[in-house]
Amino acid sequence: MPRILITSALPYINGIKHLGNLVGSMLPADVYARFERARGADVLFLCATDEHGTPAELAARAAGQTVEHYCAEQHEIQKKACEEFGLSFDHFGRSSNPQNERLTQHFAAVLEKNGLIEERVDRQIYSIDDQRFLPDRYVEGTCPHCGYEKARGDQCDNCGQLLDPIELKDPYSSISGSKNLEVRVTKHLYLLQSKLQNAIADWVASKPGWPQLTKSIAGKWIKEGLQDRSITRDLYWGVPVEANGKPRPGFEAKVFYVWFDAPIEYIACTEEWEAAGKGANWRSWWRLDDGADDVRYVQFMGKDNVAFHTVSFPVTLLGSGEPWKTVDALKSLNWLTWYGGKFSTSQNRGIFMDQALGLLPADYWRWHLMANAPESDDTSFTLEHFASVVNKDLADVLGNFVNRITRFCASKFGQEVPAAGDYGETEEKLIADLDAKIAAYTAALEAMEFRKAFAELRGIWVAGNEYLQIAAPWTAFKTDPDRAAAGVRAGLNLIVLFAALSSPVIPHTAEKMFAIFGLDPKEAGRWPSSARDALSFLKPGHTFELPEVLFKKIEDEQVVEWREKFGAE
Ligand code: B3M
Ligand code: ZN
Repeated sequence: MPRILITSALPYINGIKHLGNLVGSMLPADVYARFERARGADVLFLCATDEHGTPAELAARAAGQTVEHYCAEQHEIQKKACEEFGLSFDHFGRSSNPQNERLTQHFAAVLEKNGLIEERVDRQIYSIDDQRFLPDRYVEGTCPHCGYEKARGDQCDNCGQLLDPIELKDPYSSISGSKNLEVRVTKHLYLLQSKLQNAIADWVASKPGWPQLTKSIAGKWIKEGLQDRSITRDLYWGVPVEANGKPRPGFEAKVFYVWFDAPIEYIACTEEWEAAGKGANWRSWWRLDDGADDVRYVQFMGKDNVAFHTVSFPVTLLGSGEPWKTVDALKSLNWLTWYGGKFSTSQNRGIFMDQALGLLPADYWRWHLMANAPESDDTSFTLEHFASVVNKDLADVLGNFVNRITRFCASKFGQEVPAAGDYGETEEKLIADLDAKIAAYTAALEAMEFRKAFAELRGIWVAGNEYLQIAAPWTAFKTDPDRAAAGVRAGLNLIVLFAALSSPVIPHTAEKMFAIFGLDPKEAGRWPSSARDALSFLKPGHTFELPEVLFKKIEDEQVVEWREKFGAE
């Protein structure tokens, strides 16, 4: 049984994620995990909240809560939304857990022992009124590149440039607004990434199978040359800079930088998973000296995270000199935009995960997002497109198929699979057609080409409808009831086949489809290998229930109402 470790980029703790974040990493990771499980792989699928850094401290302050309280509460909120979206994590951890603290300190210690960490004196902005240093987002000002007046210390939201806070013009504290700032010197730990330039270049070169987007981003960073980077910050909330329980002199008020500890949480989360009693031997997933050499490790993330996963985190792992598992396949996605612009909580633009579930069940969103995943380019989400995709693909093609054949069977043959009649030429054609389409669909999922995969799946549903059109049991019934019975039997079996094939992307609906026949999704949901076997899966006499309507159409008035409510323009 192949062992596959799957991680999604860890969502920041500060607030519930929007549909763009969802399709950028967690949802495609879930689809892939469900697909591999259905194929019989031993899958470990992990995610966690990314809880450290200035975003968490600032959001807690804005909410008037302690950061510990804020993170605990937000973690539960995100966890619940993920569950309701059907994200099937084996564990949803927290980067603020003790396992991550220990491991982060461990990596810092071994990297230092290997000569890859040194103390350097840095020039940093200090706020006299706030009596503290202002790292990253704690300082705002005018972008030196584009003139945008509310650029954050770590990055300009307008032009996207990464910034050092001391580059900002007219800086002010984002805590107090104070402009009473000065540059002071202070010590920080630097990770000497430049020393691993060749090791990382060789490692990346050993991954020819990476998708184009991933390769080009990694290639760009390597070509520009790896820069040494500061891995500590003047913050309260984070992994303390200490070793063996003793604070490092001069670093008492500092913590590790959030991007240093966050990827380490992938490993710590596996420890958490074991500690929570959900599995055993976490090391066998991560340590090459403990059985991880047969693990395939697949990561999912938005494109802005690729550099951290192809350069920074590998520097931590390879630089440790210890036998840690590194990523094998890295799927990165572009942006999903909201009507061509940014999703934004503060400007009330776009739909966030909790709001989406208040409008419609998860599978409507899951289907649309995955069938239109931003793979080759940024993609714009519009409610108009969403409604038309849902109405066509889910209601007209899939939902209608299930409804029509079950109702026809019930009215003519009763609520059980009819026994009469044999499959003939029409069914042979269907089988050949389905076999080719299932192979293409499976290959696309394997390659994590989701748009292509779900175009194939839609084609499979369409083939079922076309078959019913040709077999036309409703007409045949009048002259040749046996022929009609065979057509109905094929149609009912197609529901089970469709459920199995659709379960990675619309798992809740697949369960409803299995439930029509009282089937256990675990057994009936195994990945189908032959359409011929699938068409005789249900034995004559197998009883069934009439399903409720699987998908309701989205009405024009709803689109109008939602446009208004979620700031479409
Ligand atoms: N939290 C950034 C993001 O959500 C960051 C990912 C961490 S992955 C280790 O886009
Ligand atoms: Zn700018």
